[in-house]
Amino acid sequence: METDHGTFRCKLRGKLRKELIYSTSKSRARRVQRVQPTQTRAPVSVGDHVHIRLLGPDTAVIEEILRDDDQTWGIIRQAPESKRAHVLAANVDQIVIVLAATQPVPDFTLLDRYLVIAEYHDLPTFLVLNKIDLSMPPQVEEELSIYARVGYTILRTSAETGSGMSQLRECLQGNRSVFSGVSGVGKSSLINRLAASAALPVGAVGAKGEGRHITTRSETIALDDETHVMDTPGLRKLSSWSIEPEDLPHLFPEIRALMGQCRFRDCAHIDEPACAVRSALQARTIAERRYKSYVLFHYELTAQNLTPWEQA
Ligand SMILES: Nc1nc2c(ncn2[C@@H]2O[C@H](COP(=O)(O)OP(=O)(O)O)[C@@H](O)[C@H]2O)c(=O)[nH]1
Ligand SMILES: [Mg+2]
Ligand SMILES: [Zn+2]
Repeated sequence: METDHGTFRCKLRGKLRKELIYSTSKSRARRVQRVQPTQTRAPVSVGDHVHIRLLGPDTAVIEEILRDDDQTWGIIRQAPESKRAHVLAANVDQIVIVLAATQPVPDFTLLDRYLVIAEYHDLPTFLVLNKIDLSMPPQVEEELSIYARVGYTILRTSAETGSGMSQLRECLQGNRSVFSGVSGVGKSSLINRLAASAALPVGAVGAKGEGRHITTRSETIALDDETHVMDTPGLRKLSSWSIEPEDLPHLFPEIRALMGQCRFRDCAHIDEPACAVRSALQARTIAERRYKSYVLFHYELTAQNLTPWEQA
């Protein structure tokens, strides 16, 4: 742990480990801020403020975690098998989703997953299209315009040439930002360019143009006193977040905008009559690809809620 008085190796006070154990499995919260994070596998995370007590010249014990649960304070995921929450990053202000123009070519269904997770955390989110020094497949530009229309800001950068870095730096200023995106898109390279002292390991691009997965732990890097970026390992699939199917329409801004306009109050926007979402789809004000992601995630989340005998 880094402090104003040097770096200490810290242990967690035994009591804290127990205090932080509650259960999330039956949680039906609509927003993560209200999920009681419980059975927390990593009770302290990058970005947390803590009180420590010094034990020796370079060792200390974490006495208390200073966390205000009323604030947007973190990115939580559930460990897939164990139903235990894992705090990925605390005190987050915004999420930066990084894509590569190519190598790897963007997977837009996966981008929709990331966006749903970001919306679920109710955090401002913007997209960074990196590697613009490489030639981009033409359909990528077309797909990106969908996201601009939905309202997401898209920055274009090259960690290689430095193009777009000052706009990126501006968006980060004064915030604590989490960088997410699949391995190989250039998250660590961007952060290295933003903070010369960061020196994060950068993955070699494999034969298929895929970067090797290098970042396995979250790390916070200070760009100045009030600006921090966190490089995290990739976000997981939706089923590892306690998102309910009823939450899903609220997590697509263009679908959220139509809430209350369907004939049925509990419309799932799948095959109900007089559905405002499907009308918008026909009128092409909602992009078909985004709607397909909605339907896919809807079925993923409903399947997950079936009891074992219903699943058979
Ligand atoms: N041409 C090009 N290559 C880049 C750019 N940014 C990163 N790379 C390369 O892409 C690979 C993966 O980068 P890395 O930062 O490790 O990606 P991460 O897995 O998202 O952290 C490395 O070989 C980088 O040198 C860029 O803007 N242009
Ligand atoms: Mg990395
Ligand atoms: Zn509907």
